[in-house]
Amino acid sequence: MTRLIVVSNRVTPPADESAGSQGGLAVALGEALREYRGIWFGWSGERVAEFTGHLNMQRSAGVTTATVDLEEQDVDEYYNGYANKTLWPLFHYRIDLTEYDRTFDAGYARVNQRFADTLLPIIEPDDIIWVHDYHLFPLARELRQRGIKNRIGFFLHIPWPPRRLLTTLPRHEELVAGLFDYDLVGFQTREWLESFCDYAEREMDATLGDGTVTAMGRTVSIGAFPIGIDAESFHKASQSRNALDARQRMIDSIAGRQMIVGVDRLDYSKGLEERFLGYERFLADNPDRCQEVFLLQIAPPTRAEIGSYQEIRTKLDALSGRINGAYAETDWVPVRYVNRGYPRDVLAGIYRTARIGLVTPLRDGMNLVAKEYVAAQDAADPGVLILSRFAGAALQMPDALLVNPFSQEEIAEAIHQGLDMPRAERLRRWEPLMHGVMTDDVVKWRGDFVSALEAVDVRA
Ligand code: GDG
Repeated sequence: MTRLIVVSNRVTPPADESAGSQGGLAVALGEALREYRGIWFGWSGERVAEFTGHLNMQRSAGVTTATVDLEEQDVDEYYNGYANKTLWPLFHYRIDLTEYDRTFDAGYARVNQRFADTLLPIIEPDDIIWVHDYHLFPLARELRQRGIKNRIGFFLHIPWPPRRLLTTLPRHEELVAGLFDYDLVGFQTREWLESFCDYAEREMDATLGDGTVTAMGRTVSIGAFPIGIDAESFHKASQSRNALDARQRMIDSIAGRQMIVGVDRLDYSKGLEERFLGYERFLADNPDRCQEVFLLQIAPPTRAEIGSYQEIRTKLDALSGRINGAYAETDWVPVRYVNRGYPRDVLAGIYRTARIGLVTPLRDGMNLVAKEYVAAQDAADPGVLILSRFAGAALQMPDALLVNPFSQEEIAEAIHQGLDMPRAERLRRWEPLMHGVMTDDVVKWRGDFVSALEAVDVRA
């Protein structure tokens, strides 16, 4: 029987359902792994003095996970270095923040080799392998060099940058060439897929076919597979006991005001600084109305060892302080800025209470928060989604209020429009959004990807 081996940088074993805090991706992959009797392989998140290649196999909630520990130097050069100081900013169009260092390159190559060496003994001839994200571009090449002939697919969760930006990366050719060792490469949207094709045609002399790209004598299938959320369960979570309690606590604390909510990892790609400035513009432009609202921004810190993340955190601390200092009254603060995470069902209850979901990344592969906000709404009285044009999700969600996240004016106007929007219009916009979120959910995403990988006409 075919098994599915999922490979990602970090492994987040599906927890018991009662824990209620796992993300949609963990849930979806967990289901796929159970269905295929599969294994989820990746870094444990632990650091050790010396890499041993020891595989820690565990079974939890019906899913087998296989994890390895990494050396401190691996984490510095591969994870904090090449993945998150080089590729993440570059692929989010931030060449100003992109750091390039040959030691990162070496660490990235080394960890991909270590992953391949460790994974090799557990691969059986009929297994299909699904590799996730920018940490692992070269993994298929490493596996092929070790004689692996299995079907291998790759899914990129983040944008594919414009050719002119990607060519600023030293040895970009080698990085992209590695993708041609996969059988299928999936992107979130057609936009990122077209950007990849542009690079392949212009920089590699590739030939485009019907859903394929051929270069260097190798053909890879490509496709757009927009990721969704586990919509049904998120909708249910928004009405759970914990969600209702969270909702009641919020209602008790807001004294009849309207809440605007933002939920993002504390990352410069999420446009938090621009969002705060847009909200400040709304306060400045609407002195008579500003006390009707407040912004709750939940932003759990991530990648805190990296300088650019420390800088954005310092900036946001200062900016939220400045806005509150300038506008707060004794009984009202305009910004509640919270640097911690909440369980998924509590989050769902908070989304449901917010009149506006403010989702304004400067660039985002997809953005699941936009979909979660929609799924959590009350069908009788839904809120308004304000969404960045530059999130992959915008292509699927034209009924949101789409804004340019770099424009303070557009954010301020959209907030105004959202607060005044009559219930009939809110319903008219929300219904098709909800239909899309429920239909194109995470189960469809993984089903489409795995079927496409199984259907690839593999090389002889
Ligand atoms: C990458 C791509 C793509 C956030 N705070 C809390 C919390 N979260 C959860 C959200 C959501 C997830 O984290 C964030 O997902 P996003 O899609 O918004 O963004 P990235 O983390 O950057 O994800 C992105 C995604 O991969 C999937 O392909 O959409 O474009 O960048 O689910 O709810 N969850 C909990 N508490 C929090 O405080 N429980």
